[in-house]
Amino acid sequence: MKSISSARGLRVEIEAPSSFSIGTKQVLFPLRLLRALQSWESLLPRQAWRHSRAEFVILRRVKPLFLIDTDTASDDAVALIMALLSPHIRVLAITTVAGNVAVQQSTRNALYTAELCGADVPVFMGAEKPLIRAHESAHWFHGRDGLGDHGYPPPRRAPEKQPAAEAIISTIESHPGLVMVTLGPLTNVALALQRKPGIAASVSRCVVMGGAPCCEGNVTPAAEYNIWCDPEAARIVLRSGLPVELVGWHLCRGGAALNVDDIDHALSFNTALARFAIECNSRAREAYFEQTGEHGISLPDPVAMSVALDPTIVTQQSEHYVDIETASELTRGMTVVDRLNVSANDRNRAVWAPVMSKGAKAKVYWTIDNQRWKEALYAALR
Ligand SMILES: [Ca+2]
Repeated sequence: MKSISSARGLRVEIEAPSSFSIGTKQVLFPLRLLRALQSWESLLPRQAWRHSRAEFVILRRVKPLFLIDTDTASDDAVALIMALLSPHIRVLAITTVAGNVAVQQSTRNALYTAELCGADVPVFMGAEKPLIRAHESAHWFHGRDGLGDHGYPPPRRAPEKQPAAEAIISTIESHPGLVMVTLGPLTNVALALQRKPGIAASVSRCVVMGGAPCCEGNVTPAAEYNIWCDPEAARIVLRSGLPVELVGWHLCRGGAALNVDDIDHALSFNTALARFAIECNSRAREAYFEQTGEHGISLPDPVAMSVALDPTIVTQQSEHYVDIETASELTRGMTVVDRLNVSANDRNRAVWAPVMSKGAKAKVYWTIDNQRWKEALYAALR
């Protein structure tokens, strides 16, 4: 592994030890290169990456660096496994937040999951409650310990001393161009942005599991849990200029949920990680049926992670301004997507001005290839 630094201080990691030459653009505009790599990859057929052209081989070896913010419960744990075991990325840090469970429990769960993966990634504990609201957990969905109450042992490691929001700032500042993946309420990210708004420009992608764009929510008719839990934080993130990619709850239901055959397939790998992934979601499996009437295991965070690892899993997307409802009791935490792009017209301009002036359009994902996301999951559990 070799790090190279650009004139702007950006560092990218190249697996090749030396002897590469792809011109001056990589050195001068590495962030642009990373984004170009993602878009080229989405346009090219898989075989193209096996092409013998030296520059393609070198580009393929650029290893994106991930920072993961998580309220670690049962589906977060599976998403962490996918990231920590991926040979294509490196996880720089995990930050934990109150959400599905209290932040102390989500930190223990993140540390335990990292241990299962043999990973020594630093884990930083973050916010104990949303920015201005009381914390409301999701024990009923994930179990009291967030992992289905199977009595997993405490982790051997402790979290780092630095608070999560500070760790987010320092990690982004020392690794501009990294990919951020958020799997819980956005409190830590909002706190980091409030202290250092400039970090938004140094993130190449911000993949957010959250929201119910133009459809029903899972915690209220209007809202998905991560956004509903701390809507003020979500609004700050969507108005920050971060390059948000929204993986909504609608992508994680129906055919995206693991059905009985999928669960049997995963268990047939007969690995400790596959057994853990299914077992720790035992309560979530029951709760998903109570909630939706649908059988199976819905895994929103792993779906989001599969898209973070490989954006070509997305089959339909479009870019829009998105804002979050924070005032209404009825629609608290609703992800309001300007799907018809009317925010700039006379009727809407005044209300949408803060989003249009401070925020960037978010990529809203509408459909994914369910089989490919499941293959990404299986690859981690085998
Ligand atoms: Ca989560």
